[in-house]
Amino acid sequence: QKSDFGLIGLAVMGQNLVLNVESRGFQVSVFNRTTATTDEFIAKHPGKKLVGAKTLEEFVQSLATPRKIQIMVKSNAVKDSDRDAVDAVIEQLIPLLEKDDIVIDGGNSYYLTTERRDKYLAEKGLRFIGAGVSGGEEGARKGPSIMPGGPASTWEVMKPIFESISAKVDGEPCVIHIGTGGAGHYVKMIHNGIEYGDMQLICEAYNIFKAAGFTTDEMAKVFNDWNEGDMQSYLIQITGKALEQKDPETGKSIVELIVDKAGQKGTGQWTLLNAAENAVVISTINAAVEARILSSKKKARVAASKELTGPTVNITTEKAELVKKVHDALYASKVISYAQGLDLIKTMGEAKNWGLDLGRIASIWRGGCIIRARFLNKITDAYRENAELSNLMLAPFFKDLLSKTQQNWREIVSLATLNGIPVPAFSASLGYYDSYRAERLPANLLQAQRDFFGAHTYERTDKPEGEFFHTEWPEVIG
Ligand code: 2AM
Repeated sequence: QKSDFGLIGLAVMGQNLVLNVESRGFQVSVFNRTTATTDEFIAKHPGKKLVGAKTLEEFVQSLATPRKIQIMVKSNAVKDSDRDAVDAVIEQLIPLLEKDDIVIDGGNSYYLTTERRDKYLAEKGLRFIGAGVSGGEEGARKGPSIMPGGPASTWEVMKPIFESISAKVDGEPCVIHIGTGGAGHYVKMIHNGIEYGDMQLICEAYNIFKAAGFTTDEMAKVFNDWNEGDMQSYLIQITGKALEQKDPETGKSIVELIVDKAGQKGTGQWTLLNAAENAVVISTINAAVEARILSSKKKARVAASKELTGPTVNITTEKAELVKKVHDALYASKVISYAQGLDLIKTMGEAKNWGLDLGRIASIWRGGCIIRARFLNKITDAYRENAELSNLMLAPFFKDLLSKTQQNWREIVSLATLNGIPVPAFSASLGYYDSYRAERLPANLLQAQRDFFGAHTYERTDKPEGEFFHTEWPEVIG
């Protein structure tokens, strides 16, 4: 009997995906460059509907047509001009495949790379799906959130497998056809940017509590409590659990023993670059990416901490009150981060004609993935009510939420600032909110400056739009 699905690349994510697919009743063939890994994997799972292939030929021949082959190999490419392991595997597969076979890249490929592969394989009569898969190792095994991009007709073929292996929320699978071409990997990239934002915002909340003298156990309790409320999310949940964790040797909090240098794999930076290219403001996500960058410059920070002065921390707010205020600052900032991320998705979706459904995209992030959260339901509702929503902040629920939380949000940004506690993501979010809602920004002066030194001209408030003026500014000497 031929297999329903094939997977190449038996690292942990690949293995877990295979076990997930198999557990839903499909027979799965596997191939790994290093055969010993395949043999070990097969030996470890006796009685399962698995076929371990020693050669790529054997692997391809073991699959029912049209073949469905998912590639899960390590990709180190940063720029699309780089050829990586996924390209190498595709090249090896091409001569072995037949018309209409489907190749799926389930890694974190750059969306333009996905578009190149999509075009390349289409020219050869093959079908390609670039699918973002989120949820880490556990998600891969139990049900990830899947963001597949490619032709709708190819999605239809893959739908039964993808829907059965994905996470489910309220009975709905956390996978939809995102759009054509690189849409799936693009949306996964923004998902990762949003993930960076969520994580940084949580870290800023923690930093304020720490400065206010909370113990890690007190902080763990705050996050555990929040996980029972409107801010319920996987990241809040693991934060509470992480803060509870003690080092078995010293009995100290593990979190406090960890060096404060953050790593990153680059999807956050891709998001930042893409936003700049599209002239979309994602200041919260930018702040999060940049916070990781500054954290990694530990040596420079330690040196500067002895040179650059700041205020003495003096937080007198009562603990319960501080918790409530930080809650509101975090929630409001999170809304801003999603508003910005979705604005970027919307902008690119329109430019690329992907026909994206922002509400459904938010709905597949409710389960399986790292940013899974209760409040995503509210985003889905907002777009269901108004698919043309220009910015998430303007949906009735979020408008109201921002209005109710903003006093505390402002107080927390002020408190942190006065105490010299860095809150780049909290304050970037607030700056976005106040700029976006400003009927008049100081850009009139900016236009004057531009006209002054470069004769760039300006429009006037008392003249029709589209009419441009220039002033003969005085000459500046020196
Ligand atoms: P390996 O076990 O033979 O190293 C994560 O590194 C996964 O990607 C592993 O399964 C690894 O196979 C696979 N991988 C990395 N580079 C590859 C390449 N150029 N060709 C095929 N598989 C590759």
